[in-house]
Amino acid sequence: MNEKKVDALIHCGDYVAPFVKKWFNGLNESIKENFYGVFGNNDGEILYLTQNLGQICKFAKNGHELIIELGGKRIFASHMPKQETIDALADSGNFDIILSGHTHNMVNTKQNGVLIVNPGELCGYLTDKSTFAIIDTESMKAEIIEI
Ligand SMILES: [Mn+2]
Repeated sequence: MNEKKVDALIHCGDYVAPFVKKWFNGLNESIKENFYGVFGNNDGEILYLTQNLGQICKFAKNGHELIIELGGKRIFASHMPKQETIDALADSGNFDIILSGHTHNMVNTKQNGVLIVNPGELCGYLTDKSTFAIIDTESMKAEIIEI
């Protein structure tokens, strides 16, 4: 992410343990200042995630649904929305980008002109592929990067 000079980072949940903060410590300060996240179903340690990772990550106010504008685009991020929820949000006209996680499966598609992305899994536990996505808010295209 440092090499790619991203402007912001959104984590779609399931950090799992507060000590994963160490993986984010090396991010450029400018990225850390724009680091947002939601909790996932495996984030049981909310207190210490908030105290530890929360030093650099701004969690969604309700923990689960991040609504934010970046690069002039309205973004919704949640860990495990149902497909029908994603469809409804895409049809609503209220968002330009919809992000989710949980499935560990990559999604990079457009629906009604709305960019819908699931970056896969950074940990590579289930697919042996460690991936994240970079979204260009000008071209409105996402690139899945394997590390
Ligand atoms: Mn999950």
